[in-house]
Amino acid sequence: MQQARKWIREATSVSVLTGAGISAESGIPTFRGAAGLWKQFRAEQLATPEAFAHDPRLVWEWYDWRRSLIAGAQPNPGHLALVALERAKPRFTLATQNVDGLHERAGSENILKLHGDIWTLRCTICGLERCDRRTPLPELPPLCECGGLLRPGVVWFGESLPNGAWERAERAARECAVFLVIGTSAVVYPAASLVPLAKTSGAKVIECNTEETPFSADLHKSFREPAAELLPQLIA
Ligand code: BV8
Ligand code: ZN
Repeated sequence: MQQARKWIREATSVSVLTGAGISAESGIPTFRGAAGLWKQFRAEQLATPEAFAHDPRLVWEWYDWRRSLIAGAQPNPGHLALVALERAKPRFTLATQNVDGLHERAGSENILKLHGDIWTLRCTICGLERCDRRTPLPELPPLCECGGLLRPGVVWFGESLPNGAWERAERAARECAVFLVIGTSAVVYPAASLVPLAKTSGAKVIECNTEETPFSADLHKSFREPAAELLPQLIA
């Protein structure tokens, strides 16, 4: 712990990659955890353009359920520790795979939303995008003024990541002195590729995960602890 705290203290540039695990202690189920995310479905079956084309109402029931869960959740000490870290560092980038918006609500500023935002709705016809925080949504699936079907403003499997966000996340992973990877199973690409990229670029890579991940053995430090407990100790 002391060595990791020293690396973080001495670093002038820090980059972070977070996954569903950092929101677990806010009461939001992870994708691949024991609880699983929803009924008998897996994210890979629902978070796809094909699933949405086949049954937009089912996919929207899943997202509406998640939106209601998230609306009742609060950022936890893990999210807040990253806000303190951002304020203490000259260069700081937070790339998140989460779509729950909890980093924003915690006060993080330089956030790269690699997989979009559950509060954004985008029209499949005219492309109009808007933020709609109503839970539950009045009608499922929601429709645009133009009559088109609205979709969640998230990145589904098989869809490319938002250009700007991905390029900036890659550059941050290459340039940072310390790379924190928190609460991600590191199986979804290209987000997971930021971890080896940071390591081969010379950063000290520190992981926080309650379980082992494919990268744990290769990292400078891998803490087997919950983020809401570890991050405040690491960053204080
Ligand atoms: C792309 C947004 C190409 C929506 C998500 C084979 C077939 C088909 C595709 C592929 C394939 N092989 C690779 C691919 C590509 C695919 C992919 O990686 N698939 C995986 C499953 C193999 N990737 C894509 O399709 C990506 N796009 O490649 O496009 C392309 C390229 C150019 C041009 C056109 C196209 C898009 C991927 C994004 C998909 N969208 N979500 C939504 O949220 O609804 S992915 C989804 O998984 C979430 O974003 C989630 O964040 C992400 C990763 O999961 P995690 O965040 O890691 O969460 P998970 O539950 O898995 O793990 C939680 C971890 O926390 C665990 O390790 C647990 O131990 C830990 N934990 C739990 N509690 C705590 C904790 N840690 C600390 N403290 C705690 N308290
Ligand atoms: Zn429209």
